[in-house]
Amino acid sequence: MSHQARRTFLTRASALAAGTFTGTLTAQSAFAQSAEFTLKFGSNLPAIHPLNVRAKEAADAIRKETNGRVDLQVFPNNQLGSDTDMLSQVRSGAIDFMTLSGLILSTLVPTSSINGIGFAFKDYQQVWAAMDGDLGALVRTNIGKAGLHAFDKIWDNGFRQITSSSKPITTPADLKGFKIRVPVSPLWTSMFKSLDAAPASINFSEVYSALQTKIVEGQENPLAIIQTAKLYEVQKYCSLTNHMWDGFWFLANGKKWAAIPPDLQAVISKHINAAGLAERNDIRRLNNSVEVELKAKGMTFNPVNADAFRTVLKKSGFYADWKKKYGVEAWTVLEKYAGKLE
Ligand code: X2X
Repeated sequence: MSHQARRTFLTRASALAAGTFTGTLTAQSAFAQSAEFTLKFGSNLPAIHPLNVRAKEAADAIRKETNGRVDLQVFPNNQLGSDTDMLSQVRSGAIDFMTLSGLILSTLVPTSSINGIGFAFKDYQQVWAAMDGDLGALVRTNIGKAGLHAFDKIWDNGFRQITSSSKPITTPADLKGFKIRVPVSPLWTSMFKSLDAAPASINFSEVYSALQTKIVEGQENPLAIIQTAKLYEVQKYCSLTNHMWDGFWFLANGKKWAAIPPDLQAVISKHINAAGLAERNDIRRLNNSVEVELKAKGMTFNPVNADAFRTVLKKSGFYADWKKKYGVEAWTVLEKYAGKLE
């Protein structure tokens, strides 16, 4: 092995040992010098989650089609910080891109949590009609007004399920006083308070350890995350509540996006949106296969009667409250796809 080859090998080996080696590292380094635009993308999800797998594919396709002029670097797993940290970095321009749940983004863009209203969407047909239609367009316009650029296609997080280490959640009464982690977002806190639970706002970067040390008994996330983030190691029960649908907006710093020439913007948008659509398919496939795998890891599943939970929310005034917060106009757009909610 030549001196240079050995050095490269050692660098790669230590990157591997540190867990930072990624499939695109080779391509990233090869183009690092020649790239006109080196763009950092961060997400809160593990590298093996389809969102990061597809983002990496998009990065490779963008590098190729722009002949290395655009080098999109993918940083999964909160490597660049928690969602809260990354949102302030995207706003300041310290990083270029991130994926963020619309519910968390609502601390900056209030209407962006609207797709997470409890038990609003019944299935994916309703979700994609709304998010690729007028509801998504309304939210993207508001994101633009807040100085960020949102790509057209929202990526799938999924319908969310409640997990627990202490007991299965089968009826709304089981949630009484239940210590549950929720992401940092007023809608999440409001919804679980309305269900009489005891929600704690915690960034995803801290969820595994919060569950492991029993700061909280439970959390709620789609099956693909329960699997890829290994939450099954610290949770026993999974209640199939499907209590809300959550998606990730692929966001860019508005000024930095505007500074990219239109021809390169077009290539980036094309590949990011295509990757988002591919990721939606991955999640659909995972949803169909993952329950069996999680059962094999020791998790116990139970269905719930969603109407019982919805009735509690209705009685608590949850829907009426949020209708007031979003305003009749946005609420009417939501109901156009989800049906009457009050
Ligand atoms: O924080 C979560 O639970 C996650 C990963 O689902 C979101 O990004 C909303």
